[in-house]
Amino acid sequence: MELTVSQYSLVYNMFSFAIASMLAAFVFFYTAQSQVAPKYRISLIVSGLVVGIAAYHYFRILHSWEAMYEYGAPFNDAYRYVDWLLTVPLLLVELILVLGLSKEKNKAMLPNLIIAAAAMIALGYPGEILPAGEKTLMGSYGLWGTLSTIPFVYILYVLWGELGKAMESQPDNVRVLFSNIRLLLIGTWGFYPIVYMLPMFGFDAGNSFVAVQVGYSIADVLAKAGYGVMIYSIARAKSEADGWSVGKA
Ligand SMILES: *C/C=C(C)/C=C/C=C(C)/C=C/C1=C(C)CCCC1(C)C
Repeated sequence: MELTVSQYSLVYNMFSFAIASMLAAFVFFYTAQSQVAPKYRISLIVSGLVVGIAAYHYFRILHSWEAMYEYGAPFNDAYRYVDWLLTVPLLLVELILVLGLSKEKNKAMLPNLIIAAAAMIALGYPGEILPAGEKTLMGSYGLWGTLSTIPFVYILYVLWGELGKAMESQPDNVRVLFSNIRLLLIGTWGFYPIVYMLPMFGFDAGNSFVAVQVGYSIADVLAKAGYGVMIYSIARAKSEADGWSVGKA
């Protein structure tokens, strides 16, 4: 695969932007903890873990990108998939914790969601690493993509239902935030399978590779840093609704 200098730089700059966003979000989530009631702090800690893990992997991804261009080493997609394997379950934990459901409810939902998330990512990987020429709908590429979509739909279905139920009992301002995070989650997570499919649309190998890397990077910044900021807003609004305010212990 041949890349032009501008294709190379575009991807390079996207990776660099992702690192900067993840690091900034990391600092924010840790320093913002004092702004929410103690019981919601764990959600911010988990948000911080997610962007910290992602920042590390984007360093590795950027390095792999340089090595690919300079020495012809193969680009390592595993960094991205290992990152998802760790961060996607944590994103689900963040959300479930901030919903403030009962312990029994959490116990009943979380293990299934985490297993589904792991299955979704593990099933997507063999398709992702196929050579450009083999990325066709009717081959194993389409098959892995389809299999991975089954747990994906399950996750969205469960979250949609639970978020909807949790929304009903919330004060108005919190309800708006819940409805926004639901849209952000579906919008950003739904972006990944679309990016995955890009190589099928007949772009040449270089263009589709660049599009996939840029697409995943944008989605990651929104789904991890942007989403964490929304979790923070919910935690803050719920703290206030519980009668807690900054300055009170
Ligand atoms: C921070 C990373 C996140 C939120 C990653 C989410 C990834 C997905 C929702 C991936 C889904 C996929 C499919 C539904 C089918 C094709 C293969 C995947 C893995 C791209």
